Amino acid sequence: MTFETLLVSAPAPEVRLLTINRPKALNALAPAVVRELLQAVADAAGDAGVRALMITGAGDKAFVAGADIAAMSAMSALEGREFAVQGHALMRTIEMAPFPAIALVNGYALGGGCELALACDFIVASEKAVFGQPEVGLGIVPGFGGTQRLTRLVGKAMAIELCTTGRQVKADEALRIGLVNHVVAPDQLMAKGLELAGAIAQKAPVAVKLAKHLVQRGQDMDLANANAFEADVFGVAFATDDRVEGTRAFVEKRKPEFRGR
Ligand code: DAK
Repeated sequence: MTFETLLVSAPAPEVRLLTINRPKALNALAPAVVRELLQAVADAAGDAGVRALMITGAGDKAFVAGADIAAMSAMSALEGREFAVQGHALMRTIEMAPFPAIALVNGYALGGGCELALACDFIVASEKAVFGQPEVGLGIVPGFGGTQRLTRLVGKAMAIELCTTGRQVKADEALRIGLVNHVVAPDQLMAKGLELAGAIAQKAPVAVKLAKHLVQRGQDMDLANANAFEADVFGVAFATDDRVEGTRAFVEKRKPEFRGR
């Protein structure tokens, strides 16, 4: 699969890397970028050989500096609607993908770029990362789920502050408020992503898929229903050959050989 605005690679076995490649425009999300990202994530989701996905931006300045403001200013209402539909589909496809998706934020993650990172399962940031929802300065509000996902991650008060002031948050603060899981030196970003993706890829494939699914689906349920859902899904995990192998390997003091069934 080849794209105009996206590089697709496999930096390690079972790990797929998507690099948004418009560094001159700080990787801004033009409609084509959103379309191509959606295709590439859907393609990875349909490939049983992919165990973890990483998304980053080309160049050393930006992850994604937002929706492409120039493209947006020229859109008709219908084109704007299509952009919204594609964007939401992209974020949802990442969340529902059968593997964890890691955003490797190497610089500016503003507006739609921050929302893209938030739609990933977790974020690893370089010390140069900057996050923000500056939409109110353009007369709009976050439109790819930022108000909702940011609130779930950092809480109501901080989400309202960030979405109403447009204030930019640097990596150290992002770590403190729980927006990102790790902050590393810029030249260590890929290595940290690969370390985490590699750890995921070594675990039982069905269990990893189910664990992500439980967290993603459960967070919109009340606790009693979410725990009942967990019990049912636990039963599914218990029925796998990998559960037999994993527990037996522990007892026999050896490394498990998971087969993904
Ligand atoms: N769009 C288009 N081009 C952009 C861009 C963007 N978001 N951000 C930067 N660029 C371009 C600049 O125009 C410049 O292009 P040239 O002039 O060289 O041709 C080039 O990238 C380098 O940028 P700067 O020269 O500005 O670089 P600086 O280091 O001086 O500044 C900056 C970096 C990130 C502080 C600055 O570029 C900046 O403020 N960028 C805009 C950030 C921003 O406001 N982003 C949020 C956009 S609003 C929707 C759903 C979601 C959305 C929209 C619709 N629907 C449901 C329909 C999302 C909206 C947003 O994301």
